[in-house]
Amino acid sequence: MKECRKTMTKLAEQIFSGDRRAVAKMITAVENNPEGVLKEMESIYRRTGSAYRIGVTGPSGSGKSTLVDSLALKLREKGLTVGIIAIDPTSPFTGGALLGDRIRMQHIGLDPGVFIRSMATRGSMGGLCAAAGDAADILDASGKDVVITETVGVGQSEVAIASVAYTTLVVLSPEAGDAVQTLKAGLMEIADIFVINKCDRDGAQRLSADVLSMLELKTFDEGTWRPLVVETSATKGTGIEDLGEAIQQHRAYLEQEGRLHGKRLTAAVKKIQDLVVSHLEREAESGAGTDALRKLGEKVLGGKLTPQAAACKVLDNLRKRKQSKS
Ligand SMILES: Nc1nc2c(ncn2[C@@H]2O[C@H](COP(=O)(O)OP(=O)(O)OP(=O)(O)O)[C@@H](O)[C@H]2O)c(=O)[nH]1
Ligand SMILES: [Mg+2]
Repeated sequence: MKECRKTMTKLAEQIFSGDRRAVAKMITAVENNPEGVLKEMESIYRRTGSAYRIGVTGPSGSGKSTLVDSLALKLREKGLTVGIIAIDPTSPFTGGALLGDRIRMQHIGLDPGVFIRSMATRGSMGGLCAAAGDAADILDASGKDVVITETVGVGQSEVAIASVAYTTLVVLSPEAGDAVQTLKAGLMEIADIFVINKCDRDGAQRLSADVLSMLELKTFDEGTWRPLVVETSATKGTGIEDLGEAIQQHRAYLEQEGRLHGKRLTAAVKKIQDLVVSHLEREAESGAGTDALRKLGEKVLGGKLTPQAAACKVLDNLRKRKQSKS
């Protein structure tokens, strides 16, 4: 155990010096056994805070990965290093996400200034969000200037991404169905920048106009950010410079009046929540936890307990167990 600790501490040192293999190893560790590397993640967390964090979300197939590829290329031209995490909650075991994103992100795959990692869910969404957040911290601590996290907008994941990103891009494309419906599904609220991708295709102008008119209908208080709309073609590389400028504008906005601090505070709170949730999920999924939950479930069905009281009981037991351990 002591030996293992030592190796891990060395690993953290290697991460701080930007060692790619160490970064990859640590990300695998947070995916497979987050409980086992809590101490290491503490020291890694202390070294975070210098990377700018960008979230990219939107419907499946709208061109997020291709866009991230072009954006990363642009950032590299400016001399910035980039870490990329692609979360794919829809493909649990196939490894399809990994292969697909490797191929799509081919421009940057061989550049040592870029680190790309795909993560697919093994179990819970909470666990995946926590692991993805840890991966972003690891990339930040390894010295990457910008960390980009991509996730498909299919549920909670895009909201989670927005709470840890400083700037959130919502990527839409003309064929991705009714924009209005997509936006109603929760993407409207989280976008700092709308990217109308595939502007080389028919319908992109119309989509742009739809998004702009939806924004017109919304009222924005004085001093709040009005989302920008940028048209791109990720495959042709057009509009990427404008996107870079839009991100820069949003960053400048955040850097005024302590707004970036606010974003980072939200991210810290989210991190605490993720850690708690993934801990509880692990407890609940373990054999003993499931048995205990079943017993409580029976009591709820038998009218002896309400679900609310059962949940309090579970939390109480965890607290007691924690106290007896320390
Ligand atoms: N014509 C055109 N095709 C594009 C553009 N951007 C991406 N594509 C194509 O759209 C398809 C999907 O692109 P991806 O980048 O994989 O999209 P994604 O949003 O990451 O997809 P998921 O991760 O599966 O949700 C690919 O075949 C891309 O080549 C674009 O600007 N124009
Ligand atoms: Mg993708």
